[in-house]
Amino acid sequence: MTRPDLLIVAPMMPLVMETLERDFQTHRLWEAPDKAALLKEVGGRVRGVATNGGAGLAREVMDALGALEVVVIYGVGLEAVDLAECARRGIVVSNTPDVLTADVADQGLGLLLALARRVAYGDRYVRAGHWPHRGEMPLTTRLGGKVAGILGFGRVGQALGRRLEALDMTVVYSNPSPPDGATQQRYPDAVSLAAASDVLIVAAAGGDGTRSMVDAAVLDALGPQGMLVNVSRGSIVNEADLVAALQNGKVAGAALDVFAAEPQVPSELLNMDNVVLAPHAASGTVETRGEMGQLVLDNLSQYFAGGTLKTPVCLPTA
Ligand code: 8YV
Repeated sequence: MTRPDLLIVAPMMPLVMETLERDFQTHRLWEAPDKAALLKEVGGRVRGVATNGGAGLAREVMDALGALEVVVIYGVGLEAVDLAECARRGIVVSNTPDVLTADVADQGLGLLLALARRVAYGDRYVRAGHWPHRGEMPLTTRLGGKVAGILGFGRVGQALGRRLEALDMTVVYSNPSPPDGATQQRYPDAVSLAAASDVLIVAAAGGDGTRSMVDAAVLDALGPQGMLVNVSRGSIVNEADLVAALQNGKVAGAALDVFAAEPQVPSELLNMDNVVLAPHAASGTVETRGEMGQLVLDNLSQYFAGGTLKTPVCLPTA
């Protein structure tokens, strides 16, 4: 049986790559020295695309794939794939929901603790040999009793909320509509949420609807004692506004797993002691990446065996 042609847009963990290589005629877009030439050569016979949440599927790549039937995303974020256009072309799409929720929430909790209790700063302080000379490091901030405002109260936001409530924080949120069973106070927008919060945690979906939602006005509302955490998409935070707010003491600090132009990080942040940085690693546990990878493989094999997906994305009607 001939193996279907699969375009891989971005690398996945080795075990997944091995299985893809075995079961498909794979084409590695990210490694191609001349992407246009690769697409010209194989585009007409590619039936499937495997990509991740950040890379998605650029329009010009989709346009080069006249026989495309299925896009599988190694990630939960959908904003980098044009779902409406896929629906119009009859292309089905899957992602990897649920399996990463707990680990992303854990990373949000870890980043918040690292920021408020200055864990990474303390580590640098000890390693630099400051302790014997300077004595105690500066005091930090308790989280219990404070208000955590969660921007985007979907699966990850709610999982993070449960963790923060276990720390005796009060959780409030902003979301287009209240999720089933949510009892926490809901705010209509990011500014009012930030004004009510000691900590603002970004857990919303990316895309045009949330681009630059956390801007100077939101950071002003968060205030000079306020802390910002982002575990969803860098595009949601206006990074120039954040850098300015940190430089001018308008917010107390930030802990960021995601950035607008990954893997580039605004250079100003690199020397700030009140900033904690992570390289988009929230779903990056062996367990979660393994489950995400398995879902990618399951979706592809199910599709090519019978035309259905295990975790289909609900496409908007064309
Ligand atoms: C992944 C993500 O790191 O799920 C998403 O949308 O951004 C992350 O879980 C990414 O998709 C894998 O590279």
